[in-house]
Amino acid sequence: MSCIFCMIVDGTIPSKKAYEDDEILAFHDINPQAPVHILVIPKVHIPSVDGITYENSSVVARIFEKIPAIADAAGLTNGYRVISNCGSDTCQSVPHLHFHILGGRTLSEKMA
Ligand code: DGP
Repeated sequence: MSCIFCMIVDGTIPSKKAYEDDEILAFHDINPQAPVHILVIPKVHIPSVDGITYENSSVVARIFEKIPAIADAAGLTNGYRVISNCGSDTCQSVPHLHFHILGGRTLSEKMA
């Protein structure tokens, strides 16, 4: 298996978990860009937002259903930003769908 996030899902690569259920996993980013930087991923391999389909989109809904509780548990009571990079223009570096949760300080007004 060559996908590093699939290896985090199966435990081959350790991670600091923030939330896990049968469909999704949230863990702290190895290179945090804010005081709190958590990645939320589907356990099933979807390469990016471009790979979301009618057949697999229920896991994306589940991710967004759980994000508020994940953010709250991480102490992000003043707000947070959710970002997903998709493709080379966004510098997506891991080709497994993931949503960054960023917060813990006032973030830049700029998003790009
Ligand atoms: P992106 O550039 O949107 O593809 O973000 C990928 C993120 O994944 C990046 O912020 C760093 C993080 N990351 C890469 N490898 C690992 C890892 O092995 N463990 C953890 N916890 N995070 C990782």
